[in-house]
Amino acid sequence: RERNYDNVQTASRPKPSKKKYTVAVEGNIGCGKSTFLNYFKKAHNVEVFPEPVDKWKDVHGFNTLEKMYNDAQRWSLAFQSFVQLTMVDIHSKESEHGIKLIERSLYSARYCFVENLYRSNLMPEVDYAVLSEFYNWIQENQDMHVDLIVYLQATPKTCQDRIRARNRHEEQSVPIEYLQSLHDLHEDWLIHQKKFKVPCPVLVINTDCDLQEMYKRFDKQKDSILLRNK
Ligand code: TTP
Repeated sequence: RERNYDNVQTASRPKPSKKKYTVAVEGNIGCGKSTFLNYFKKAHNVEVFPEPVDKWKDVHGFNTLEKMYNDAQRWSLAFQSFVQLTMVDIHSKESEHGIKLIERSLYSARYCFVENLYRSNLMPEVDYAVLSEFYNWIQENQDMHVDLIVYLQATPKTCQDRIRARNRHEEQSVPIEYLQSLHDLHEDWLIHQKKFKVPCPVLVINTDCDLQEMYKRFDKQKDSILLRNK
C-alpha cells in the first residue's frame, strides 16, 4: 500500500513570528558546524545554541546515540524521538541577543536523518510513521521559524576524515555510504529543493578546506549572515 507520511509538500511556510532573527547552520556530520558556531559566538549580537549531543548521550544514564549506531533497527526511534524533543526545545527558546544562531533544526533531523534511516532500511516503517506524525504535529502547532539557513557543503570524504580525526567513539563505525546518503539528502533538500520544502533562503559555504581557509570563508560571509535582519 502506498502511504503518504508527510504533509511537508503542501505545508505552508512557518507562521510569521515575533521571535528573534534565527539562523540555522546545517550540513553533514563533520562538515564544520561546531567550528562555525565557535567563530560566530564572538560576534556581540549573536547567541549560539549548540546541538545538545551531550544530552543525547545521557538520557537518565542511557547513551542513545551509541545505542542508535550499534543497533539502528532497534534504537533509532528512541534516539530520533529524543533528538526531536531537544530540537523543539531549541526552536522555542527566547534569545537575549539580536540574532539566534542554532546548530541544525527540526527540519534536518526529519528530512535528512529520519529519512535516511528509513530509506536505508535501518528504521522500521512503523517507527517512521510515528515519527512523521509527531513531526507533522509539531510543524503545524509550534513556532519553528528559521530566517536563514547556512549550509556548510563538504564532500563525504572530507566529513569522514574529520570524523576520524575528532574520534567521537560512537561514530567510529559510520561508513562512507552512510555519509554519502546523508550528503545526498542535504543536497536534495537545500540545493535541488526536491521533496521537502526549504523554509527560508539558503546561503551555501563550501568547507572542503583547512581550518584557516574555513575562517576566511566564514569571515567573507559574515555581513550577509549577521546583517540580513537589518
Ligand atoms: P551533527 O548534527 O552532524 O553534529 P556534528 O558535531 O557532527 O557537526 P560538525 O562536525 O559539523 O560540527 O551530528 C552529531 C551526531 O548525531 C552525529 O553522529 C549524527 C547524529 N545525528 C543523528 O543520528 N540524527 C539526527 O537527527 C541528528 C541531528 C544527529
